Amino acid sequence: MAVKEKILVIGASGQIGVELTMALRKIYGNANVIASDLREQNPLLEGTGPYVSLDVMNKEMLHVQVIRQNITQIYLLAAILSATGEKNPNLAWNLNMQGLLNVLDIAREEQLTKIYWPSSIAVFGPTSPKHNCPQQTIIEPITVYGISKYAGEFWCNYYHQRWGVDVRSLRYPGLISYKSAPGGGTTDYAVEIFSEAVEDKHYNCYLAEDTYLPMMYMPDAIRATIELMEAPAENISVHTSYNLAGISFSPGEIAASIQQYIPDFTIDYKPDYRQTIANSWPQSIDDSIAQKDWHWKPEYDLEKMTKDMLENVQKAYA
Ligand code: NAD
Ligand code: AKB
Repeated sequence: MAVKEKILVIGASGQIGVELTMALRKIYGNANVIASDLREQNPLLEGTGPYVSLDVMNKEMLHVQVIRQNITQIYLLAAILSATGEKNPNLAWNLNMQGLLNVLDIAREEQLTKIYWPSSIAVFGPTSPKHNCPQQTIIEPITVYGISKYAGEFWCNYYHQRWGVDVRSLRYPGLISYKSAPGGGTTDYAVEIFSEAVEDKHYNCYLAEDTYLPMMYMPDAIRATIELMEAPAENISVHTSYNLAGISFSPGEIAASIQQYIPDFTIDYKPDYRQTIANSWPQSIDDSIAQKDWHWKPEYDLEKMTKDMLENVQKAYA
């Protein structure tokens, strides 16, 4: 008999959590997807399904919730991102590592059917190839966030090899969305630029004009996550984390794309500490293994994303 899936999303109030929870609720039914977070529920999720207040660092409480709610799958999104992590490296390491280990341990003990945990392009460092960065290459991250993601990937692989835990992962590029604000990453400029363009027609960018980074529009990221999680287990050949590619652009290029719709939009460049982090990451990603294993294909290019972002941000400010 097929298992009736009951999903716990940890970090559901964050940039990805809100949209992923909504997408999962459409597939599995509102009552079968429990949103949880340390902070209060995001208003967009209110009234759409169950919510519990939960700290992923409290393993006992997490374990109680998993048993009490008959959870079969966990999507773990709680983390400290790259820019915030550099301000508080201990906090980033503790949350990003211990949170994952707590979830993996409970998954093993309770024999959960599947776990999702995202990694990031932040695993790569200055010695990794800049263009079409491959799945397997030199990986020497310089941020505590990148170190925690790389270590996390190998913990996922270890739990899979040793105990058969079906944990799946994507190395997301910088994600761009309008529903929930980003949470302290280096790529956040590519989200902020849209609201500043609509509100003030000006943006002070903390990265230099020609800083190319791998990015992705949220609808593509949500679809990639669901496609990976729905792929047959025998198709999954990467048990660390899959490279995933969407769009690569620079602040100069996204500004020009916005100027097609808002001709008097202006931008200034004042690089800060985040420039060093951005410089250490690849400019584009080779995701041919994801294409081969579970047929990944992004839908949004820069043009299509800019149009959709501006329409939705303009609606929000209307
Ligand atoms: P976010 O910061 O927007 O959301 C994280 C959520 O986790 C927040 O709502 C926060 O309150 C919650 N949280 C923090 N500590 C917690 C704890 N102890 N217990 C429970 N909840 C806690 O982050 P996001 O952008 O949604 O990222 C989600 C995941 O995706 C992270 O692992 C991140 O590294 C990864 N990722 C994100 C991006 C991106 O561009 N957004 C890119 C690559 C990878
Ligand atoms: C960040 O900038 O820290 C995130 C990421 C690429 O992981 N958006």
